[in-house]
Amino acid sequence: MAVYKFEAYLPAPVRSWVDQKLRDLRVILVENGVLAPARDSGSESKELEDARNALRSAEDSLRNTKNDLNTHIEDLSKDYGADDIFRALKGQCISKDSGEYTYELCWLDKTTQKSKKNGAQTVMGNFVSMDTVVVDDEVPADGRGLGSGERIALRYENGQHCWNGPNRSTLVVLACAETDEVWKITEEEKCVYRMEVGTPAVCGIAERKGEEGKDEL
Ligand code: MAN
Repeated sequence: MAVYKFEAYLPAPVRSWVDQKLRDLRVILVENGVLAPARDSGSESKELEDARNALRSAEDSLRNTKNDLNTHIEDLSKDYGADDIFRALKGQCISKDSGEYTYELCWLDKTTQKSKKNGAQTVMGNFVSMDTVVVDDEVPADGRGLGSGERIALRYENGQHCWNGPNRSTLVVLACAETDEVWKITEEEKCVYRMEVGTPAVCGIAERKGEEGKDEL
C-alpha cells in the first residue's frame, strides 16, 4: 500500500484507525461501482457475468411492464361510450363497396374511401364524438336498416379537404344487428357522408324509444 505511506508518520493507534477507514472507503467505492474490485484474474467470473445478465433482463422486463401499464392507464381514460360499449371494437375496421369506391369505417378512428380504379385513399373524417340522432326509416326485408327512433351516432370530422368545399366529414348512424356491417353509404352533400351501420355493440341501447319500425329480435 505504497500510497498510504504517510501513515508511517502517525502514532500506531491513529495509523490503524486511518488504515481501517481507507479500507472501508474502498469497499464503499467498489460497491457503488466507482472502483473496480480487486481481482485475481483479469476476467469476470462466470457467476458474476450470469448475475449481470439476469439483472439486465429483469430490468428490461420491468421496463416493458411499466410501458404496458402506462398504455392501459391511458386507454382507461379514453371515452368508449356509456358502459364502454365500443371498447371491444377498438382497432377494428369494416368496409363496403359502393359505386366506384370501397368505403371503410375504423371504429373510433376514421372513415375512408378508396378508389377501385387507382387505389387512392381519401380520409372522410377522424373520430371526434358520440351523439344520438333521431331517424325514421323503413326497415328493408333483410333487416339491414336503421328503423325509427333514437340511434347512437359517431361523428367523424376534419377529413381530407374537398376541392371547392369543406373538409370531408362522416356521420355514422348505428343500429342493432347480429354482426358488424356497413349497410349503406350516401354523400348527403358534397363531401358530407353518412354511413348506416349495424353492430351488436348498440343492441339494447338507445333503441328502446320508437321500436315500432323493427321486429323483436
Ligand atoms: C372525390 C370523392 C367524392 C367527392 C369529390 C369532391 O371524388 O371524395 O366523394 O364528392 O371528390 O370533389
